Amino acid sequence: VHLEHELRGAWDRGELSLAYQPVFRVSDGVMVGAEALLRWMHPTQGLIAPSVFIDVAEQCGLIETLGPQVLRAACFDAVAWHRSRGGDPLFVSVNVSPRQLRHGDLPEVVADCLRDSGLTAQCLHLELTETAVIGDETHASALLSKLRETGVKVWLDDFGTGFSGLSHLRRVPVDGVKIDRSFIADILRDPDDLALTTAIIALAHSQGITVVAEGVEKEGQYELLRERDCDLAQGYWLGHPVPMAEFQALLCPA
Ligand code: G
Ligand code: G
Ligand code: MN
Ligand code: NA
Repeated sequence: VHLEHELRGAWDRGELSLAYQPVFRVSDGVMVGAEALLRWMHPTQGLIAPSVFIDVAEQCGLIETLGPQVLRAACFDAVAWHRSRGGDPLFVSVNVSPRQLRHGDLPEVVADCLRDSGLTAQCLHLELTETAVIGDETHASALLSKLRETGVKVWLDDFGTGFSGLSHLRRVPVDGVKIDRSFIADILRDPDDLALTTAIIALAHSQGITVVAEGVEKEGQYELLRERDCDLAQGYWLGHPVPMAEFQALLCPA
């Protein structure tokens, strides 16, 4: 209750900000985009992780105002990257919570953010967890189709951790899957995890779906993923999440 109360005005007080973690194309190591990750600098408790407060925001409904604020900020930031860097525009990938999918007028919110920021639809990626689409696949599919018609890309996040993972790919229209970092963590040691990762990549490719590996912490994992034809990767070995200013500096070294 305490946290909920404090979280309520946190965005307006400037305590919340976005960190960006770079995403790379595995085949040639080129940076192609970044994932937006919310950070809360609490005035007395210091940095609070999203794993702690996203659930609170989700349960009390605050996510319905916070979600659109995050989306809007991320779109404007992505436009700023392109202005300062030129070249091929980077995509920005934004996490969308189950509640935003169920209750928010997400297609309208997305359209507003794109129009106001001037960001190209193809440069906006939305990350949904498997749990957000499980149970209500008819509604979710219709919504995702509507979103994808606008050109926005939709990713299934934390892929592999849900129970019905692979079968979902046939019923829910998505552009890509992000293999959960718990699988990537052991691909160098555990043949089962490597087999599963390889199977996910093959299955996804057979359906024309792109694959991102999360949590790449070692060069060996990256090499293995390249051998297995994984499309994109992110993780501490490639780049940590950093504040907007730092990310911007990374794009245009002085
Ligand atoms: O940033 P890590 O740094 O700790 O993020 C932890 C979890 O919080 C991840 O599962 C991520 O998907 C989620 N998360 C981070 N930022 C956001 C956000 O802006 N919105 C939602 N819904 N989830 C987020
Ligand atoms: O569920 P989601 O994918 O949105 O979670 C992103 C989370 O993963 C963030 O908390 C981010 O800080 C974290 N993360 C990013 N790269 C790595 C990594 O290489 N290793 C670990 N352990 N966590 C990572
Ligand atoms: Mn994510
Ligand atoms: Na994930």
